[in-house]
Amino acid sequence: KAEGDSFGWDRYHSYESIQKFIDGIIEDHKDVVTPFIIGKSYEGRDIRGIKISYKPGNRGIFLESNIHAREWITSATCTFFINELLNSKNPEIRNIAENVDWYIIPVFNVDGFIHSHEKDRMWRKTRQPTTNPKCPGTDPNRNFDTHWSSDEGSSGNPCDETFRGAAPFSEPECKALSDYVRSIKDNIGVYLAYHSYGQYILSPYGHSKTEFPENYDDMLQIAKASYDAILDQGYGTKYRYGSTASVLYVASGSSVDYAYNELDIKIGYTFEFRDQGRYGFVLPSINILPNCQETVAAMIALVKESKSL
Ligand code: ING
Ligand code: ZN
Repeated sequence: KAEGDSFGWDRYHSYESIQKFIDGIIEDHKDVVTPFIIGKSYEGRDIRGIKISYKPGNRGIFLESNIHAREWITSATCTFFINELLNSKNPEIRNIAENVDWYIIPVFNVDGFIHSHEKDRMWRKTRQPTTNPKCPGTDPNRNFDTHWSSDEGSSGNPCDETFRGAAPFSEPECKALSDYVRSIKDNIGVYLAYHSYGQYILSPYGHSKTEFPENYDDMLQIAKASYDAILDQGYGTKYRYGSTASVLYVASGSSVDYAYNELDIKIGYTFEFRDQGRYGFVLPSINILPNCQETVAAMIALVKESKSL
């Protein structure tokens, strides 16, 4: 495990260190890994991803992580998952690695992530200025063009953590993600977003507590399989699953709802990783490996249970 050995999941890494890990992955697995760039962040950084494909004809899963800057456990877990897909010898992992095309963006909100490392550990949003000079940043997970202006599910105040932005796709990051996923959507069966914290597996919708997708039961069944797999890891980590609005809170303009409603990707989940609030976003690094193990188990179960792949 060349890249993994020097990188390691015993601590959180800087943006630069994660970039080097991804460079190593690309270099060492040229036959199956194709890098891509969806566009640039507000501050001008490339938003990078990798496609992992072992053979032609596979259906795809799209995975974004760290759309929220302070949720460091998401990119830590995402890089672990990438390493497993490419280097694990476990037959169950080989199966999901080789029979699915994986499109993965380990750090989506790059400007915010760096700000959270260097200036403000609790930063959540993007870094583009707003109409209020004291309150920069938009919540990228409220900026997608689906039920965008819904009042309860986001805020019109730039100083709020859930500020929806001046317009749908005001954030270049979100526009780039939308354009990229649209360009590959016919190959994508499942859209996943990694967040923290709270231990939830959330499916659409976020915009309403009383409306449910027509295939909600299918999404519940897959979520339950992942829930069971996480519990089976033996750490006693209990997730809850269901629609975002019904089990967590009303939230509109999210990426997963956008993929479901506007891109016709009819299986979608937001994973909210450890913990349940004791440490919250500042999850001690001792949790990284257990969280990674639980997530790999959840991903195996999810692929097994997703008939649309
Ligand atoms: N939670 C998510 C948030 O953006 C969520 C919850 C999931 C909202 C899916 C909308 C859709 O608020 C965190 N912790 O960011
Ligand atoms: Zn989040």
